[in-house]
Amino acid sequence: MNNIKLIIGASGQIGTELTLYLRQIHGNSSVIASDIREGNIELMQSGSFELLDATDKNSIKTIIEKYHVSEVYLMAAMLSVTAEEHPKKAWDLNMNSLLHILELAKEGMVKKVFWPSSIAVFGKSTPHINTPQKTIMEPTTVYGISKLAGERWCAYYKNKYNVDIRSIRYPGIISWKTKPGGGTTDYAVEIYHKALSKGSYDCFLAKDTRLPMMYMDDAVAATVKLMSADLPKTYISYNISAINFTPNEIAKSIQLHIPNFEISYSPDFRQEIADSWPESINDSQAKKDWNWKPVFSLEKMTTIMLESLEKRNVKR
Ligand code: AKB
Repeated sequence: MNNIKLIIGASGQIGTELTLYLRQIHGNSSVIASDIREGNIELMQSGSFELLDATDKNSIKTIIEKYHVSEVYLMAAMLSVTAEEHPKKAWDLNMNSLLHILELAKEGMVKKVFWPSSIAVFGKSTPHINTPQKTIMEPTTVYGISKLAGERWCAYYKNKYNVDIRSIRYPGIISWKTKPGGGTTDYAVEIYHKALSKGSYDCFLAKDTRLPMMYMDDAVAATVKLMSADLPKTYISYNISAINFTPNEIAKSIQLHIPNFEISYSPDFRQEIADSWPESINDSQAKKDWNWKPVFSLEKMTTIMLESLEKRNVKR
């Protein structure tokens, strides 16, 4: 029997590319996509898709039974900005979906689970530069609180019931296939779209706001690598790091390709969220435990983003 994988939240930014990559490696029939809404054509046409509300435990169970799923990647979540607008809804989605999967894993319905955490678990009192794996964690956003609580639930199920649950604290993820939605780091994707369509961008964060970021291919590679690694017995939600930059620096990297590109700054409520997060991340634990290594620099990422978006007919 094949090792069947179920992606919950497969139509989202990371879910889309993770699903496509896993289908490439393991074959289309081994990777089931599911989401509350349909995804892009490539996702929908490359394998099975199920409409699924991640808060509905019975429906998750039905799909797991139908396809004999053994691994679940729970990518459905409400991100930092949307969660501030809908705190209760965000808590319900982010927590209940995780608890359902942990329970199903505890019951032996699935063997292995991936659940993404985020740099949002850190807060103002955390050291912001080279943020350690283990440090003060006092998140001030609903999203960050849900991710920190999620990490503790994962540790609990791992310790108490030996559930094989694996996690990464993703930084801001930059990609061109599917747009992100509702995140504070989304500006770093929007800026490429606007650079090509308008030649200018009004950024909702201030010029020198430095945040940890990563190109999608590195994030997907990290996820796949973590899932096949031989890990220490205790649960760790791993810090991973690739690049960090400010709006000013990403604008400069775009200007190397589009010299007339202009950026302006109108920081709004999202500035406070960004200010509470680290500027850079120490990922020595991930390097040591599963040999994590990023590939994409800011320059390389900018070249790929602009070329790929342009090919998709976004006019300059
Ligand atoms: C967000 O901005 O909310 C996310 C994240 C850093 O987890 N991209």
